Amino acid sequence: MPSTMNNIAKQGDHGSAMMPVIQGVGRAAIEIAAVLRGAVFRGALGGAGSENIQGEQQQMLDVLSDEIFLEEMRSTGFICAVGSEEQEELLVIDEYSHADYLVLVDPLDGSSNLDVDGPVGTIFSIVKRKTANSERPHVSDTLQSGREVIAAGYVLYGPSLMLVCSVGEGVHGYTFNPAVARFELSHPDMRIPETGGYYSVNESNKSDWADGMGDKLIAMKAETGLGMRYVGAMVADMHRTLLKGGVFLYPADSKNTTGKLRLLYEAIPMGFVMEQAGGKAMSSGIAILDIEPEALHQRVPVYLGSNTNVDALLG
Ligand code: AHM
Ligand code: MG
Repeated sequence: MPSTMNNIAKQGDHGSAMMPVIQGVGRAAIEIAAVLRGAVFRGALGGAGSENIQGEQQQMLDVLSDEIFLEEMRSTGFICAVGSEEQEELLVIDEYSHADYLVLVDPLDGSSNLDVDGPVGTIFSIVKRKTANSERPHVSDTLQSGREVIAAGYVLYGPSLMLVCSVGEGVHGYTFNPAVARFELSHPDMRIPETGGYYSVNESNKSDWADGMGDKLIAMKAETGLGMRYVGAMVADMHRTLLKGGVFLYPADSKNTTGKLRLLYEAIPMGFVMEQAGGKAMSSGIAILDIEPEALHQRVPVYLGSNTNVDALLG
């Protein structure tokens, strides 16, 4: 009998509390995957005609995925509020505003890939509130460093539907089995290889990178001979890096002076998973998980991967 996501309950101190929430993420993933597959028939591809808080054009599928995710978090009964890349403010779930946990989410990461039927993902992390349960949850509850994250993970909408997560006791991957309509443990105890793999970066920005990163990348390539792969969807690039080794990076550049990727929705959850898988997760000069967040939509430089490769870039 294959293991299902029920086995999260047996993982570490937080597994049993996190299992229903991660199962909710799994339900959201199944719904979002179905919406993605049928989008072209429902006229749901293309822009929504709105901008998110970062001034980026929202796609209709960004908005739909955000709604689906929020509803599934509401349905767990364990989540008091959701911070989303697609929402300016923290969304409080009124009927469960006394609940213990908050979720931070990028509901549809890499959505520029939608036009070309490329892979996309969902990225999430779960934190325990700091405010008293009798109070209304506050944005300050979300501003917790990655060291305080209880669980995190991502969903990859690729040829198969995968949910990879950690509750602080290793990283485990579950694949949706359509024959029985459930996620089954397919990748137990994922560990990033120490050597081999690929470097993954939008190299077209090289001349604009900060911190001499262009020269450091050239030196690392010469030393390791690593090949290059870049999807442009963080979940897909992270997943390959986790399985094959190497490094994924999105440095600061002259346009994105503090980096492009969001600390709370992208860097911390992926950093948590990467460290749990034995890899390294750095920003400029500091471990991603040691950054004290200052704002909901803060951006940071990101370097994720095998220890040797990340060290080669950041010294
Ligand atoms: P998004 O959350 O709006 O989709 O943006 C984040 C994405 C990441 O998935 C990916 O790593 C990065 O943006 C790609 O950026 P670029 O197109 O500049 O290479
Ligand atoms: Mg994103």
